[in-house]
This record gives sequence, structure tokens and C-alpha cells, in this order.
Amino acid sequence: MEKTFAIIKPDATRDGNTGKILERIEAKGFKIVAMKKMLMTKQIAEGFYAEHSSKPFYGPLTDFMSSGPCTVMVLEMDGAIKAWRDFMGATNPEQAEPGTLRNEFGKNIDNNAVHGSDAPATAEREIKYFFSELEIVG
Ligand code: FUP
Repeated sequence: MEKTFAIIKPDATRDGNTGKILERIEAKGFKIVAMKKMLMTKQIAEGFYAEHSSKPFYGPLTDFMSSGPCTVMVLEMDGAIKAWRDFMGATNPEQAEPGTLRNEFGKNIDNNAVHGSDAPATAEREIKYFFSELEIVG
């Protein structure tokens, strides 16, 4: 069964939407096989988004991701990576389709509520960045 890595970001956490998003995740048929709440340091956020280090939004993005607690998760489903990307919707919530999490819970491109891995190699790296084997339970 395919696994992907997901985050309920600090904006959605601050807004008190963690429970609603978890409910949507389970209703959609994803199995939450690992989950923890954490407060990323700036350094942890920079390592996580290292692929964006040359982009102009890298500083604000890593400030935002370390601005408050978030929930990091591993989700399992057949085709989990694409299914979770589809369910999140477009990066910019203004372009996210109705029915997607970013449409419902995102505010703008900086505060877009959720994260998801974009490919199998990314999912593997991101899961390992936050979870040990022992923390992933079927
Ligand atoms: P996504 O895979 O949809 O999360 O989007 P990207 O990997 O392209 O971007 C990662 C994060 O960087 C986004 F969630 C929000 C942030 N970002 C900006 O703040 N400004 C941009 O122009 C693009 C991305």
C-alpha cells in the first residue's frame, strides 16, 4: 500500500481546524499510519524545504512553517501520493477546486493549510525526515 507524507500547517492549526481536517482525511479513506504534533524549529523547516532554498519565498515559507505547531502524518492508501495531492487542491487556495482542503481551509499561497509529497522519492525522504520505522504503524 502506498504511503505519503502530509502536514496540517501552522495556519490551519491556529485556526482550530486540525480535528476537521483529520475527519475529512479519514472520511476520504486514507489510513493515518503515523501522526504527531510538533513545533518545527527554523532549521528543521529549512531542511524540510531545502529544494526551495534558492526561491524568493524560502525565508517567509520557513518562518511560517516554524511559526507555530503543526501535525505531521503518514497517510496510506492505494495511490496515496496522487490521491492526497488531488484532495489538497492547487498550491494557491484561490485556484483550488471546491471540495479540496485548500479551497476550504487555505487562505492564500503562504497560508495554504496542508502539505503533501509530490512523488514517491519525495514521500520517502519526507517520511524519514520526521518519523522512525517504529512510529509507523499499520
Ligand atoms: P505544494 O507542493 O503544492 O505544497 O507547492 P510547492 O512545493 O510548489 O511549494 C511549497 C510551499 O511553498 C507551498 F505550500 C507554499 C509556498 N510557496 C509560496 O509561499 N510561494 C510560492 O510562490 C510558491 C510556494
